[in-house]
Amino acid sequence: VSDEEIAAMISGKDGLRVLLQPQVDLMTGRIVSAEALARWQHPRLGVVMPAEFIPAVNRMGLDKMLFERVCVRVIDTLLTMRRMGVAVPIAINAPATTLSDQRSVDFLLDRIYAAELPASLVRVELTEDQPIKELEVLRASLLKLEDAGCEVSLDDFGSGHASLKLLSAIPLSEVKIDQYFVARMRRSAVAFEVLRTAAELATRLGWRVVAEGVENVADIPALRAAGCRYGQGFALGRPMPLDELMLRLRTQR
Ligand code: G
Ligand code: G
Ligand code: MN
Ligand code: NA
Repeated sequence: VSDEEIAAMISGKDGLRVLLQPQVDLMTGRIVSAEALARWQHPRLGVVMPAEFIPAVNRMGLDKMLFERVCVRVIDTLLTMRRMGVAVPIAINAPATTLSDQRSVDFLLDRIYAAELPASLVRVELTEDQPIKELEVLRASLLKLEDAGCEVSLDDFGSGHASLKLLSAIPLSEVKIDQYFVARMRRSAVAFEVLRTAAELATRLGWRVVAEGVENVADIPALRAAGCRYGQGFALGRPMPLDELMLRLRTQR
């Protein structure tokens, strides 16, 4: 797909879908939150995955526009969930360029206040697709989110651009260990040790630890042993529409 088409989709009214992937407590099996994942419903090509349009969105500087659109959807989603009595926190993905921008942060906070939602129902997930240039600026806007009550999560922990310096500079509540380690831990003692040590570091710092890409329920005991209290992955729930998520939430109560 061309840049022009992607730009038209991001700035237009149609085409953007937001699915929700549950995050599960590996001790209890309960859904504790969900991650909002963008899809593009293309008129000819069908469903286009983020890997095929997010890099172009970021390159064209349309990341803030995408963020605002996803924020609006997520706030609507949370209002619906609340009406049905099944609200859980939802995480919105965003790169550092978006989250470093005061206007993006203010947009999100304004929407949360206008909807009269508790800020604790909205999380931001810092994606690690680009190196972080201005750490101080990012730190300041993440602190603003944290002060308002929105938790910050670090995506793709272990395979992105996060340095130990970044980890000690920004406010975090959660790290999501990249699926690379989860996929390899069974055949690689090294991958398991790296995962375990990363989880220990995060736990010592008081952050929730989420294993990503959990594809086999048989891996859950090892993940728990490695210090991952939470998990996300096809074995626990695929990215799904809101109705399906609410059905699962209703039946787990
Ligand atoms: O949806 P999928 O499971 O294929 O996600 C692939 C990647 O795309 C994820 O790493 C996620 O961070 C990113 N992604 C999904 N939705 C969004 C979004 O709304 N905004 C941004 N910036 N990234 C997203
Ligand atoms: O934000 P992040 O980059 O982590 O986005 C998660 C990506 O991983 C999305 O593309 C999502 O569809 C995908 N995903 C979610 N669960 C699984 C899984 O169990 N296995 C694999 N291979 N991919 C998954
Ligand atoms: Mn993510
Ligand atoms: Na990830």
